[in-house]
Amino acid sequence: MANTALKPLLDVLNGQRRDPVPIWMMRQAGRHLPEYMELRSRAKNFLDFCYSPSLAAEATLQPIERYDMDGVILFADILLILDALGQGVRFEKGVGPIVETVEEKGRLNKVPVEQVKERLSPVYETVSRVKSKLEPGKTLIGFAGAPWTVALYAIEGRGGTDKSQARLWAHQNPAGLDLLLDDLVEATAHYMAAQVEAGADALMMFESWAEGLAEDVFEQIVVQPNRKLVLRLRELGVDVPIIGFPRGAGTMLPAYTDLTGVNAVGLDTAISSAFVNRELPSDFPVQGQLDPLLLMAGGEKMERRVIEIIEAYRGRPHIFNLGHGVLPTTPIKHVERVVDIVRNRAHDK
Ligand code: 1CP
Repeated sequence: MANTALKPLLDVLNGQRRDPVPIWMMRQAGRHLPEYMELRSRAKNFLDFCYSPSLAAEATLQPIERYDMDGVILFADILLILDALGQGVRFEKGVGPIVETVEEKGRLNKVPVEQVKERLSPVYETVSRVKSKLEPGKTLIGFAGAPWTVALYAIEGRGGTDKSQARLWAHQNPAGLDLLLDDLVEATAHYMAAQVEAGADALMMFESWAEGLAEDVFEQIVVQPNRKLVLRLRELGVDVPIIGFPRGAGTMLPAYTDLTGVNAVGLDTAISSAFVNRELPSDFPVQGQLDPLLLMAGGEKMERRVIEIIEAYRGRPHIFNLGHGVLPTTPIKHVERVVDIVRNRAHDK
């Protein structure tokens, strides 16, 4: 029965249904939490914070302490891999990430993969510290950026752009883009495998910028690299569930889940539950999909939508989550309310 499950969130990723559904939220650590702001002020900059296992482990665990979520996501960033690959990365206050751009040849091979893996060892130390403190019923999710989303920062050199420069590569420099994506697949596979060795129970690939791509481009730069990454992880002996999150995939979502080999998929805000239930196998686990802006707004509309989402996916393995990350000015009370509603559903019946 549900109550005796050791790790409800992990069970759902493995294809079981749970009632109440487990809950966590993308970007639940950091940004909107005052206790994170306090912790963050102790590090000299954001990269240092990510590479300080004691601080990063504490930030990872804060959402469990405050909200009793069913899982935590490792506190790190998708751009650490570029830093480890020798592309200079810095985070500027009020601007966001600034990344040294990659040449048109697309190679990211300045640093041998073994060394890339080694450079990221503070992250594995964070994972093992979190694991040793986490209650057994909670799931620890490791993560990385999916290849295209990380490539985009290496091409554009910063966040917050319209992404047209990177998308243009798909048309003008597909060979360079393929090499760039392949280098990212290889480095990311070793990075994620090391997170699992250190104790991650599941992995998530953030393909946050998969929106607006033509079908053939989506296949080339999202589906194939995600598929290669999953295959490479399996080759490296990783046997934990892998969640894909192709944000903005739209009608290409079924192709993504069919072809990449992911075990579960994160649903964004825009996809309709009728489409998901019609197009994805009924035992395929999904995670999502409350609008982060509705979470910020709160109130009855939010409460109704939470219940609607739970009802929509009652027939399949479902993890309650957002359609994208928690936004910095989200009121804590709204997050608490969502957790309450999700947890109390089972008691109401
Ligand atoms: O000083 C600070 O506190 C910087 C803010 C911040 C934080 C808290 C950044 C900069 N990254 C993070 C942590 C982070 N990033 C986590 C840790 C866990 C958590 O927050 O719960 C995770 C999972 C990420 C993943 C991430 N980073 C993504 C994928 C998820 C998503 O939201 O789509 C992306 C796209 C990034 C890039 C990034 N890092 C930081 C910023 C400001 C950005 C976005 C830049 C842009 O708009 O393109």
